[in-house]
Amino acid sequence: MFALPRLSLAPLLLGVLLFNTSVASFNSCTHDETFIPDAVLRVSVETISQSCMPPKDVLLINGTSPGPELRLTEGRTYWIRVYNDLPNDNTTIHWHGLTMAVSPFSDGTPQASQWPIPPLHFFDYEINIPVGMAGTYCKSCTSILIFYHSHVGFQAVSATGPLIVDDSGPVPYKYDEEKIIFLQDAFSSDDTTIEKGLTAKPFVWSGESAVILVNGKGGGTADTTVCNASLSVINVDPKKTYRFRIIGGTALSFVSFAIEGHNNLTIIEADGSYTQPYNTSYLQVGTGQRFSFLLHAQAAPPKKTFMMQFEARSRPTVTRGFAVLNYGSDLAHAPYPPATPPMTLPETTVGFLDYVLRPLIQDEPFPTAAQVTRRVTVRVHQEVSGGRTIWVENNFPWTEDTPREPYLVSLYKNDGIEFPSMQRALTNGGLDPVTVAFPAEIGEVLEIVIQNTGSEAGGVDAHPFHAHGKHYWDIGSGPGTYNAAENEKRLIGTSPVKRDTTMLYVYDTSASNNTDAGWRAWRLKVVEPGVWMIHCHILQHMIMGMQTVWVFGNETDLIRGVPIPEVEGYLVYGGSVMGNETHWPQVVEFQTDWEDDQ
Ligand SMILES: *[C@@H]1O[C@H](CO)[C@@H](O)[C@H](O)[C@H]1NC(C)=O
Ligand SMILES: *[C@@H]1O[C@H](CO)[C@@H](O)[C@H](O)[C@H]1NC(C)=O
Ligand SMILES: *[C@@H]1O[C@H](CO)[C@@H](O)[C@H](O)[C@H]1NC(C)=O
Ligand SMILES: *[C@@H]1O[C@H](CO)[C@@H](O)[C@H](O)[C@H]1NC(C)=O
Ligand SMILES: *[C@@H]1O[C@H](CO)[C@@H](O)[C@H](O)[C@H]1NC(C)=O
Ligand SMILES: *[C@@H]1O[C@H](CO)[C@@H](O)[C@H](O)[C@H]1NC(C)=O
Ligand SMILES: *[C@@H]1O[C@H](CO)[C@@H](O)[C@H](O)[C@H]1NC(C)=O
Ligand SMILES: CC(=O)N[C@H]1CO[C@H](CO)[C@@H](O)[C@@H]1O
Ligand SMILES: [Cu+2]
Repeated sequence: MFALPRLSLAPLLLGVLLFNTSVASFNSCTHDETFIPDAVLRVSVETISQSCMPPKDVLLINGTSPGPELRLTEGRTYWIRVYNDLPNDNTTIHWHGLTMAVSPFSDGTPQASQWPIPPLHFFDYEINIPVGMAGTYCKSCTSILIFYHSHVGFQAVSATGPLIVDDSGPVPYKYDEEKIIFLQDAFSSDDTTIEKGLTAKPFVWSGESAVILVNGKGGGTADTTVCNASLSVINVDPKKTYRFRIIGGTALSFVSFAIEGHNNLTIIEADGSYTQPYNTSYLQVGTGQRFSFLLHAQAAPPKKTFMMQFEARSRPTVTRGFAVLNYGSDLAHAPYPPATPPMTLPETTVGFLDYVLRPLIQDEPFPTAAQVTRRVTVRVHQEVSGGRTIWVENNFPWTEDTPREPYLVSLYKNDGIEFPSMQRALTNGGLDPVTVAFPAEIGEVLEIVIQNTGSEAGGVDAHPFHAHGKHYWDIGSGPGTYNAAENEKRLIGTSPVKRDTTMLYVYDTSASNNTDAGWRAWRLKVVEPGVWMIHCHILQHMIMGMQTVWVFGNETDLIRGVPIPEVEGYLVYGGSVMGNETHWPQVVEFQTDWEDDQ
């Protein structure tokens, strides 16, 4: 937690422009020794042992994994300085769940919105959190739950941490205290080995998750192995009500979760938006998803400790992990995993919360089918290509190696290399094959259908699909091929929730090669110009190509009136916007809230 006053240099240049109806301003300046960032995160690598794992190279943030908790308040612009202390690797940080509508270079997507931070350099991320962001314009709502993680390669397996945005307004739900459950996977191989294997000919799988970590600790079973390591302990007091914030920071595991002796959990938030209360005895959290739920602690618990049980679903083997809910604070001995799991979690693999979760407040009308201006179907398929196993979307894989330079850089340089053509896209189902990007115009209302298909290798996987930028309305999922008319009937009487990560489930485990095996559909209004990624959040799948880039808005919309030479330092890898030991970063402050400065 931190709340440092921010000092800014006198502007070297102050530009003001009219953008749509809002006035945006920018300021080019040098963040020298007089500039104090609101927070600092340092990404480093150390040879450590996580849980029961043998020592290996693990990326850390400020020396730990997960990294430190960041707490921000809405209605402010923050500058977060990220140091890449890795001697040989690039890094970036993505602010998962926030829309970087104001600061286009701050979304943290390498080769999409920025050049990555070179080894031993640092980058100042500008994070503007508009008022109303907490709970999505819900006037009476408070904190939202996001998390930060690297967007390079496999780094987010450990280079990640919680980030919570607070609102000063009244809280729509009453609770006494908050607790965080931050979920991660750990693998027996290090990141470099895993990345090499996934891109090798022939393909080498990473292996399944060896342990599900809860707040950095954990033990349990995976496949045939037993991990007997000490568990995380979450202390509670009788009779109190707790708001648990659960963050799906896993690399791979789609986690089902329940708490022994506490089977009335009330979901109140999904991916940063408050929901109407929804009672459940268990939760399912895909990679990239976040939920808040209320837990009413027992008045007279029959025992002191209760197991929290976590199990991966839709994988060939079940990775099972534990944490402990402890009444009081005085646990004499560190707890270890139980010899036999105390609970039998539901086998459910599809449909959790679909069509039943409701927003707490309908802040913005849900676009009707008649208002949809274009439907784009993204068909994901696994293929074996030239000895490599890859994932393709509408026949194209996308990885950090796909574009020669970040799309946003091409756009500013106006060299056209990677700027997508709407014309080419419209004749190719929405994807411009030259730039491998999906363009959209401001004002469009898109229906995006993600279609799972049977793979060449056999088998169908579950994929948590995450969208950067503004949240979408999730309109459900189902088996086979999406049928718009049928789904419209299912939507009658429902009220779709705004999300940023929802599951493309496994409805059919034996679908034959390239036949439709299930779908997930979203509606969204194209309002925020930017380069936004939509991708599966499973890190292995991202490395294998399961990512797409969407470019919202034309050149005029995207440039925001900030021309070269102001952004020069952003346009080359290792440009002047990157600081190092001998060089202060030369940045563009896209939104300067001078009145906030103290
Ligand atoms: C991270 O570590 C740096 C020093 O290494 C420290 O200045 C900074 O406050 C830490 N950040 C957080 C969020 O704790
Ligand atoms: C770092 O990023 C640059 C620019 O994308 C790329 O050329 C370089 O190969 C990357 N370095 C590593 C070690 O991946
Ligand atoms: C796990 O380790 C703890 C501490 O060393 C020990 O007390 C416990 O018996 C072990 N459990 C199993 C199943 O081996
Ligand atoms: C949900 O659970 C809470 C307490 O756990 C209870 O007060 C409430 O009545 C339940 N709501 C429904 C609709 O069952
Ligand atoms: C870009 O789109 C905006 C609407 O979003 C429109 O007003 C403007 O004329 C367009 N500019 C170009 C160069 O097409
Ligand atoms: C699987 O389907 C794809 C796409 O239709 C096709 O290119 C490929 O040849 C098929 N593979 C096999 C083994 O049938
Ligand atoms: C530090 O940055 C400056 C300006 O970009 C560059 O000229 C210099 O080579 C960098 N130093 C190192 C050690 O990379
Ligand atoms: C207090 C409360 O709501 N208790 C309910 C918890 O859930 C079980 C079934 O899941 C009900 O039987 C209890 O009444
Ligand atoms: Cu996936």
